[in-house]
Amino acid sequence: MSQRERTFTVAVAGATGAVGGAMLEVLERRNFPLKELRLLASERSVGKKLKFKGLEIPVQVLGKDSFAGIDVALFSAGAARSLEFAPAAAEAGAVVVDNSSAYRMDDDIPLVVPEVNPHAIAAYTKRSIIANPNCSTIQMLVALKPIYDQVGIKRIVVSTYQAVSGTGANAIEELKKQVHDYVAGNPLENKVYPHQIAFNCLPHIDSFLPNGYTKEEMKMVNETRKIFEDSAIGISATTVRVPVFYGHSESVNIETRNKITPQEVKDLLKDAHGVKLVDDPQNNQYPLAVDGEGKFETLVGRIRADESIENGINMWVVSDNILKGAALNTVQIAEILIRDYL
Ligand code: NAP
Ligand code: 3JN
Repeated sequence: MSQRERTFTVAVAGATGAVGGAMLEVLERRNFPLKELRLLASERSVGKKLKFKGLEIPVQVLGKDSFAGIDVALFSAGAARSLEFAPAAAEAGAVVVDNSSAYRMDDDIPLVVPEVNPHAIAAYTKRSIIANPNCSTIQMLVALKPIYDQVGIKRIVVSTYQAVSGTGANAIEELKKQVHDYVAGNPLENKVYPHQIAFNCLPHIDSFLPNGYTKEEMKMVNETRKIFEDSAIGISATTVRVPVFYGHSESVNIETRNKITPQEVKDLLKDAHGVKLVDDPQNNQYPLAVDGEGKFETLVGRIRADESIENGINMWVVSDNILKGAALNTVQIAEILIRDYL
């Protein structure tokens, strides 16, 4: 049978969640060659059916015995569930692509952005688990990879402006309700975030570490070094939650090893895989979170020289955090896996 005719049995663990739902959307939009789709979630979801290509597929309870006959298992049910169930899936013969932070920094687990280090997938054989990076890391590296290859990057200084959808459905509801209450003159309630998120910016994503950074900030540092296979690269990250529903934005400053002009960066990114250059400031064209929503590409613009250093470039990078930041990147990894390895 030719490669093109092969189909695969896929499980989605966390199928009822924000990321799991987006995985179904991406599998459908990209016409992933499916033989069977198995949808897994908690006992709370038993009885639910999810739509896929016009069919209604019942949700089953995620358990260690859920993976018989599965070729590829896409996990987005949180790190605790990945730690508990991904080894069982691997043991049953599936290759796991995991969206959580559970395995990202394990030496024997590949951490993959398909536009950046697809070759790393080959090491999946060690544990049959491949990790998907954090959303903020993914979009930054999609934009930086062509520059890294051309002139080298010594140091990155990044500040993020992250949408509430990164925290999940409850956070989306919290922002909506706070906006409504603010306009109505009612007192604002916060349960998901430690402070009001409507009309505010919180320099706090995930928990604080003893070094004063948050886990989200250190994910960007450590994951970038692993994906670029460059333990010497300097990275300084500040991650901020902003009152945006979908689409993370990032201000990215880099110091390159060799000189590159803003025009040369634009020329590189114009043709880069997974990138859409949106950079015509005279006509008010630059990447916007609202334009990134629903798109597969990472939008890059505001490319200019950092005039305070010899070899510096500034840029603004936007991507749909639920798609390229999570579901799409996972499905892209699965696509390479079935095309080149299974
Ligand atoms: P969510 O909307 O809260 O969905 C969570 C999913 O996990 C639901 O399907 C839920 O099922 C399932 N689940 C929770 N507890 C379970 C259990 N005990 N057994 C089986 N299933 C269980 O969260 P989300 O926003 O989709 O995020 C899910 C995970 O994806 C996150 O925890 C994170 O690890 C990862 N993520 C990664 C990125 C990234 O940057 N790459 C971004 C966002 C999220 P029920 O509906 O039945 O409760
Ligand atoms: O906050 C965001 O914008 C991204 C959130 C990612 C996230 C949320 C809950 C748990 C992660 C992640 O992927 O790093 C995790 C986790 O698995 O640690």
